[in-house]
Amino acid sequence: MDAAPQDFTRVLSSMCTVPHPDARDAAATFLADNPGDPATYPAVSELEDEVVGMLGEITNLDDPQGYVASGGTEANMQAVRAARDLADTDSPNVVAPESAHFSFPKAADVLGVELRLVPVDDDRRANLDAVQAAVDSDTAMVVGVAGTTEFGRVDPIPALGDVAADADALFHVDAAWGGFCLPFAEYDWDFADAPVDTMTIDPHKMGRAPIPAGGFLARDASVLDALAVDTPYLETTGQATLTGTRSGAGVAGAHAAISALWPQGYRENYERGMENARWLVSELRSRDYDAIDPTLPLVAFDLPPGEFDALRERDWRISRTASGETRVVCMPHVTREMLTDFLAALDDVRAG
Ligand code: 0PR
Repeated sequence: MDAAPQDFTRVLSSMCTVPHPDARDAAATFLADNPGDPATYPAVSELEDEVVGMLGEITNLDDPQGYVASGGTEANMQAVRAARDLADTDSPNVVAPESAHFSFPKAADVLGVELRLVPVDDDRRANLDAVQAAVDSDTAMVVGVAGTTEFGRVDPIPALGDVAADADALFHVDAAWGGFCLPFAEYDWDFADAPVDTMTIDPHKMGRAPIPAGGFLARDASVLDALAVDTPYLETTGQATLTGTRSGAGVAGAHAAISALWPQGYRENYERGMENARWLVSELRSRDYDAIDPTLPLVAFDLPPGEFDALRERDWRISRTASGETRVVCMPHVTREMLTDFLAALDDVRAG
């Protein structure tokens, strides 16, 4: 094989990053272990329980329920599935801001649930009035996003939770990308003081775990019970995950990454990412580009299509939002030197 893995020195669009070295080693060690069969592979299963405990610590949830999923898509889908099955209606709907990740339309399609996407406000956060207006007695779940895919915005989580509680619906927070930043950012909520029922928080994004390592957390065991099916011929008698065979590499890698980085390493990643994001915004503005103030380490700015294409041709991996802004995600591998090189390339493209 002469294919080489992606070189990260020009990757600015990804929500994945270079795994922590300990995570890489742990992943290789547990490559053949299947956490989907805890009775046969008890060691990796124990690691998974510990990862769930660690994710509970990060999100401030005592006695967390959950598991290491294949990614945010599976975790969001499972949240919708549990809500659908726990809701007392034959025609359940899910209310989410239009900024929600495209895993929600996938989940709604697979699960036969109506998805009501509602507008966001001027700052691209869920509009509470619009959410309130969309909720009715068939609403099984309300979704809040803590770190949107396109703009890194954090919805008004406690207030959305209150809307969900009033409607007797479950409240799910998608912190797939933002989850490892939130403990250090200025938000006055977590599992302990907001009415959050389920959460997605992915170690394979900001957590520096290898792929596949998503995180699905639930406050209440009834959510996992709703997801569990009987597994008659395995020694363990039920399985709540969506996938069957799963990667021990993801579980062990997540365990090693979180053990190495929580909390100080994640704090440093967050602070460095924010400093880089703010610096990039000021550099872009000094060149007369419109750039949006970052709330988490993600920069979105207006770049003419010709310049975007020219940078892509120079191997810069950048992507665009649906409304056309160019995104730079300040992941742990994105250094000030990389951003300096990127701006030099941009200046060069502008000079023609
Ligand atoms: N929720 C949010 C808020 C997300 O941003 C994402 C993925 C998901 C859920 C789904 O997670 P999985 O992709 O793990 O199932 N956000 C990125 C996106 O769709 C994922 C991504 C990651 C894209 C790395 C590109 C890439 O190189 O843009």
